[in-house]
Amino acid sequence: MAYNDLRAFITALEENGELKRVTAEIDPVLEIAELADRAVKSGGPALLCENPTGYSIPVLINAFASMRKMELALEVDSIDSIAARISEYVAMKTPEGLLGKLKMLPKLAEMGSFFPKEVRSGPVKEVIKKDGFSLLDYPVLKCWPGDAGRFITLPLVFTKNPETGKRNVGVYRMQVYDERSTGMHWQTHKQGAEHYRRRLAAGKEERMEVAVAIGADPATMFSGILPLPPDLDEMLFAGFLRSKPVELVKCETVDLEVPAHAEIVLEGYVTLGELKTEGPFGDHTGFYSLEDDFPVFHVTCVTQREKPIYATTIVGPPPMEDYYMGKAIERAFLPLMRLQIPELVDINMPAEGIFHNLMIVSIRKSYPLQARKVMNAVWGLGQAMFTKCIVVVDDDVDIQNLSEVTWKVLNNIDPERDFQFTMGPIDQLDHPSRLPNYGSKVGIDATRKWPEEGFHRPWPGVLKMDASVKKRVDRICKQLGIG
Ligand SMILES: Cc1cc2nc3c(=O)[nH]c(=O)nc-3n(C[C@H](O)[C@H](O)[C@H](O)COP(=O)(O)O)c2cc1C
Ligand SMILES: [Mn+2]
Repeated sequence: MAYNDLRAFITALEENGELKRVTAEIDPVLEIAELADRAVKSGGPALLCENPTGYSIPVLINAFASMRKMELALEVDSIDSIAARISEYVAMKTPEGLLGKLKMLPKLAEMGSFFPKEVRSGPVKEVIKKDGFSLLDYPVLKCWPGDAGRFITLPLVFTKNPETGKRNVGVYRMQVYDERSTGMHWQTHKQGAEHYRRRLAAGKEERMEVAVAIGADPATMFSGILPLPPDLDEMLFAGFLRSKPVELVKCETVDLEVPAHAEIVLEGYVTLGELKTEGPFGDHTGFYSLEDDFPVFHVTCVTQREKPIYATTIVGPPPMEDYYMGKAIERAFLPLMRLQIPELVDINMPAEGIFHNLMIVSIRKSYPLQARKVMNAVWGLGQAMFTKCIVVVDDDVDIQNLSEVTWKVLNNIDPERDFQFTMGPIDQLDHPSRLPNYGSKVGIDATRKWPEEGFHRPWPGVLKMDASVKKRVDRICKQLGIG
């Protein structure tokens, strides 16, 4: 049964021993962040801070901060089962004959349940404040000492494509400037920024309507970070994940719909052309992202539950909560990547690579220079374009084992031959690139080299002991208590 809202998820976390209530007073300025950092790094529980200093609204953090919590969030035993469900749809063929069509009906009915459903009202409308509200009334965190201020870190930002009318949802952090305005940190490659650019170029409007939901059922929250193609509705994908439509309600002051079961919704607009300094902010990379100009979000109305819960996260030196969210995407989206890159066997983006800095991929190699083709395909695939370093290995390497990867890659490369440098778009948070959003990438072809690739020396096998010897030594080991 899909969670209706954030509260149902909190209950599930608690019942599974994955949530601790923090009754001690703790400050949203730095202290909650420090506690959350320690909790995630020690494999600890999600935290519901019931007494944030100076506020009566509880703060939820680390709700997704382990693979187990991600599984609870998405109601699966393993994230791989989401990949399997996606594969079923990918493999769907035109049915043959009546029997084939009949067999397909349950799948089609299931698909019908993914579409978001518009409802007339919901808990997020329990309190509607068109005036007399202030963003300073919410326990928004200051995460790191050098941060420019308090940042809303897990907002679902809803916008519409002015040309197609299609919705987009992205998680873009928001620096609280004052009672009614924040930064809107949609990076230049993201859909919110694209909607903004198109409206600005059209020159027809002065304002772009934006709505922000904070805290919702976990599938809906998670869908905000998914790297979906433009115009593919995140709310549809959330419906797929929870096997139940996301219920949406119309906003009060803008022409957008938001989750009816959200905790808090901020409605408002971004003035086209208005920019303001945003940051610095202690970022995913574990470094501060520097201050830069971003649009400003003006809040015109707040709707919320009577007693809302403020959902947030912190980012910083890995692993943090966002690593597990990213890992879930990596696991779930593998079948979709395989649609584009069929030779792909597995991928691994280690925590230390902060998603885009390192992607290890294993492939079934069938023709010369195929590793190079795979690198270029990854660099051409949606947000995988940001990948700074791609390492390609043969499918006999277990790429989830980083020790094996390091050992085999370092042994198998002739660096001058096997490194491929290229230029391309760079994640906006990348600090060493020579210009913002502009820089280089490297691909390492660590596959076994073939004669057709100009390699005519023999390629040695990996060392492996005889099975019969192993068996005999097993017994001796047992006597000695070794291994
Ligand atoms: C905790 C967290 C914070 C994020 N903050 C930002 C942000 O400030 N700006 C941004 O562009 N992307 C941010 N992202 C990444 C986007 O949510 C992600 O790239 C998403 O796929 C964008 O969706 P879009 O393609 O619909 O724009 C964040 C992700 C997480 C998990
Ligand atoms: Mn999107």
